[in-house]
Amino acid sequence: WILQNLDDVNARTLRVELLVQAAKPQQYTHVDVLMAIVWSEAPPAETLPGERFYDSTIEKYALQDIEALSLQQMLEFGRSALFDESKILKSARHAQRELPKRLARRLMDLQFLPYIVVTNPHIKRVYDAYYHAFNTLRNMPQVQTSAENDKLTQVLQRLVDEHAPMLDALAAGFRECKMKPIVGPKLQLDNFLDSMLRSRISRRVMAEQHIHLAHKRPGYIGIICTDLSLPEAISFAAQRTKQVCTETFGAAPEVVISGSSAQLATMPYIPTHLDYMLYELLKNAMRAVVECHKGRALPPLHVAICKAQSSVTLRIADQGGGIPDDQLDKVFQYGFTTVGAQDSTVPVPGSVEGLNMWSHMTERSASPGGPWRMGGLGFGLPLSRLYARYFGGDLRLVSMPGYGTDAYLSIQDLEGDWEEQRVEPQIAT
Ligand code: ADP
Ligand code: K
Ligand code: MG
Repeated sequence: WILQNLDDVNARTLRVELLVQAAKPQQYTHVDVLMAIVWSEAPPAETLPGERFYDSTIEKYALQDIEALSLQQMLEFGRSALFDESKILKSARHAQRELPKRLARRLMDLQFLPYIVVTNPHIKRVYDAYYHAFNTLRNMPQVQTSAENDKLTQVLQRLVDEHAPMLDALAAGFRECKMKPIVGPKLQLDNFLDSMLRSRISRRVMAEQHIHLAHKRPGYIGIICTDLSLPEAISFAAQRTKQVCTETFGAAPEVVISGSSAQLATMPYIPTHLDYMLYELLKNAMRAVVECHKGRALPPLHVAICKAQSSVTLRIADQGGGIPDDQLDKVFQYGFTTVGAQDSTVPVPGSVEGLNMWSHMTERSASPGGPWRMGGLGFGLPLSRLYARYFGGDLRLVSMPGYGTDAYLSIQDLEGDWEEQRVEPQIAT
């Protein structure tokens, strides 16, 4: 009866799924099926994407070629803009041209998602925000004067601010969809999230680089710090992580920084990107150490810095017990986490308490409290690797199960010997 009456075309994905599952009833209880139907309840018509869903303008923009900029090109361009005001207007037009195309591509990606994902309220919010930004930017006249540039800069800043909570929204929507019975576990969203988040990095870099190009801060070209000190960046991130770790678990391991050329290790990079990666890796390492050595002395983390010809490698080594072999290929999946797996005081993701905890976190759209401050979203590793790869670097983990983990973060040094070994940065979409 339920299957026959579930004839809303909007629920067709689920309907097909249910029909398939109904063919092997022994695998699912009636409760599963009922739960699935409750989850699939179509939202009221006015909240649906409606005609915009098939907006041909989006398609037109999405199909245009995009012009990607490497960190090196951004540096060169930014340096030349220091002496040539017209370059700032050129940068404005570049941002104006590129951002709508990238937003259109992501809007199309969102449209191609299974209906069950597209109609999730969090994902819907992301779609609406992107659609709004797309229209705002594409309808602005092409910047020709510095007054027009000021206007564009204001709009860009507003969009950057408004879109800040979209990462949380995406993660929350993604998790809600994954938790749905029957269909949830089958959703393959890693590739989607990769391109969604890579594009997000790229748009933010583009917008913020343009906003800051005119500011001319000493030591910076736009948002790129020209001589970013790695030992300082590590100490800063370590201080912050230790504080959060102590507040969460009551203790935190020390961080020892070493490396032959450590004091000399400076390079041009975007500080917020490096800080994100260091913070996520240090949180993972500290959490592992604390959980592995409960009630005993905590062995320190060792961070080694090595500067080679054209790259810098950081190794964060912990004695946190390592990662079991069967989990090593899962840790880079979005949403995979072991937070709450052993500790019964932490709500397990997927449980009712876990769900409440989650919605509480995303509503505030700030750093979650309690044990969640040290992890639990399962986004730290995949997103850090995305940041690293964005400018041609990489992130790898080597684990010694039972002992500890080494995280290798490599970053391309743009001022290094590029003639020797030139590696093209990954194209930013
Ligand atoms: P989260 O920290 O939110 O769980 P991450 O993507 O940062 O998400 O990490 C995913 C999982 O990988 C962690 O839950 C943990 O099980 C494992 N992991 C990551 N780093 C380490 C480490 N240094 N030692 C042991 N396990 C780790
Ligand atoms: K993960
Ligand atoms: Mg983590």
